[in-house]
Amino acid sequence: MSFGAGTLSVTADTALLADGGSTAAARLLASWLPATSGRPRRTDPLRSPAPPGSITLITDAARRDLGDEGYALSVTPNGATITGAAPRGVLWGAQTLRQLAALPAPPGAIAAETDARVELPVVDIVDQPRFPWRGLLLDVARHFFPVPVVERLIDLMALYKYNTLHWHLTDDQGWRIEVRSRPRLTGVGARRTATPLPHDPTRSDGTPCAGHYTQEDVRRVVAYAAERGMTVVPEIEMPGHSQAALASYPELGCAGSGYQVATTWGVKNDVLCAGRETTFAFLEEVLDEVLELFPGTFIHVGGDECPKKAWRCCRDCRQRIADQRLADEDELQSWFIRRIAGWLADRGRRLVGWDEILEGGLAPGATVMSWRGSDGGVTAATAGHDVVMSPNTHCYFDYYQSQDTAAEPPAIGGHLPLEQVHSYEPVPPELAGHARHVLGVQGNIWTEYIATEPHVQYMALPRALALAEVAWTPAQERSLADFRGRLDAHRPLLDRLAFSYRPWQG
Ligand code: TNX
Repeated sequence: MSFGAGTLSVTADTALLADGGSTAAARLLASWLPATSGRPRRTDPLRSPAPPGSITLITDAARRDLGDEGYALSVTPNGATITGAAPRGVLWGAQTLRQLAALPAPPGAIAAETDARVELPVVDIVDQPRFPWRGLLLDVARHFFPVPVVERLIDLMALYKYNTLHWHLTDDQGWRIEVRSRPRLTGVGARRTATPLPHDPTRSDGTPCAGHYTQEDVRRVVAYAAERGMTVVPEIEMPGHSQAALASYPELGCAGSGYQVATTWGVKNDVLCAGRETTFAFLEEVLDEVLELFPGTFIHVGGDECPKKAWRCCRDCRQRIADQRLADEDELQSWFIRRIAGWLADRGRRLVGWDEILEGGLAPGATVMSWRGSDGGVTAATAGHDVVMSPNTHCYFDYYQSQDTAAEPPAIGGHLPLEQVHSYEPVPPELAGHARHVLGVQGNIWTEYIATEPHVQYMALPRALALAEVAWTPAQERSLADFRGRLDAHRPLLDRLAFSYRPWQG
């Protein structure tokens, strides 16, 4: 990146021109820069030269040097051009322009997305991401968040060039996605009778908590994300964290009855029975519908925190272990995940699961999301598997941002300050030879203690900006001092877009 002298004025006379591959980016840009007359025009940049002062968006497959998601952005006093090799690159370039539009204005000029005139600094940028998986997880099971909340999070993520929303849709405390062949999942499983009090989790608030997404809602969110260059990865938890499913269809559990949607947090002993075929018939019916709704390659199946207690006392599970010649319950879990991985692979999809899926042997082709530190990711990548790094040491946005916890809204515990997120290196030295298996990084917003949209954003900000830099910037160019120096420029942008954040010094 190099800045030059002067600015480009964007006003109602500024033409916004886009070729066929760039129309989505141009529409978004027009909505962020109301100073322009608003309606982007189609152009063939090779035939008709842009009038002076225009902003031109070009998708040029010949620019292989930019990679799948890279872009070149050039602003001169006579116009701006964004070029990507693919539409996604143009979208990220447009987001950078959106950030530039909110930089503190040069003297005498007004810089604001809503103002009649925006001054863009003269600059040349060639940019592409370090990692292809730049994610945030939103847990909508512990607390439910309606579609507009999810869309605004997607908008925030896109602004910082995240490309993956990991949507944690099912857990012990709630099933949040409509499955037409299994109506009780939302009829029963989407409602719990009470929630633990944030200040005293041993007591309950005594009020019901309910909510789910219809399939229409899901399609809307997936489309909203796609328009912004983002993929939504659904998570359907199995075999643990499934109490809401068991409450809906008790025959899925080893005991066969007596289940309720959980009203406390933590790891539950009631899990899906691995012995009976009804479990797999159920999962295939659910996943059939999930695959229809989510066109992306990856399907997350959880796999974390599955106690084996119920399996040990279950005749069907013991029979399965004998029939499959498995050594123990760990291998039974591995067999379970392997079976689902195969089913997904037959349909052209890839399974991703939490690092517990390593226990008892990793399914062929499975991608591991490393959360209990980085060891699981290191083991899996060394064995030739793809991994996403999301260690609780650096990526858990449900942890406190400060040690002065009394001054913070309630959090699950831990301490993860901004600097620690920024310091994260996703490719530890022992993975030097396997770096290509590290798909990227992800921050996780678990919501046991988060019930409102401002609180979600507060936990994400500003930490998500630090993680965005980890995900995007080459390791040797990342500097905390430099990041700190640039962070303040984002305050007006976050304010204008009305995002909540934890105030930072500077
Ligand atoms: C562990 S991370 C969990 C979640 C909790 C989280 C709270 C993971 C795979 N499992 O179920 O919400 O800790 O930090």
